[in-house]
Amino acid sequence: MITISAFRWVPPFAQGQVRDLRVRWALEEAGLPYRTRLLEQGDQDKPDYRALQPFGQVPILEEDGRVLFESGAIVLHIGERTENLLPKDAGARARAMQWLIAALNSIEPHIMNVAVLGLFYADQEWAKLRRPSAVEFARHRLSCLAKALGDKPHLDGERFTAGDLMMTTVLRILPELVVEPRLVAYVERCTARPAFKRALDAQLSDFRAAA
Ligand SMILES: N[C@@H](CCC(=O)N[C@@H](CS)C(=O)NCC(=O)O)C(=O)O
Repeated sequence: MITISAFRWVPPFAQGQVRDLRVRWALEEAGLPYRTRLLEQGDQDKPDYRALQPFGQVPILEEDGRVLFESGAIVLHIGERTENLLPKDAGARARAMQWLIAALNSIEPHIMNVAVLGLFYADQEWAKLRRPSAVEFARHRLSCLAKALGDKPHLDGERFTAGDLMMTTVLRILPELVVEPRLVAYVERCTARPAFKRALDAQLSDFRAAA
């Protein structure tokens, strides 16, 4: 049985955002059952967890004595087991991976730049000065993404892939940055998938149980 790590509880602003959601969603798309290893605050810094995740973060995936960290690597690993995430066709499969990496490498850092300013430094003068250019850069990237999406339902066309899963979770980080109607509709389309709803419910119900 697959086990994934998650936090037992996080503050309300982070609920529905913690990155184990990506893995839960991928497992739901793949129809693979899993259980959770719920971390109390501080558990992530203990040597036994650091041995599995060097940065002390969630999620990790454990199965049959094998361990993986990094949500992108884990989603790709799960994708190997289902065409719902990684198509068999070599070209389509490579493009799905390309979009997953674009989400993590070309979009997420710019969204996180803005998010971190607001979440952790909102009162500081330097953050107030930095914010407008960070927002402008993130919006520029998002408008390039909207152009690439065009009128297609998903990034590579008709079919939902691991690239859409990752991009959607990245776009959900800061909805106020996602103003392009095409991107708004895209996030709505992807999050309307039953597998997403099950994954989100599962994360939130763990927090409810801990409250
Ligand atoms: N690049 C990592 C990021 C994981 C990450 O940022 N996890 C957060 C929760 S969403 C975490 O564990 N934060 C606690 C910490 O960094 O100490 C991934 O995608 O797996």
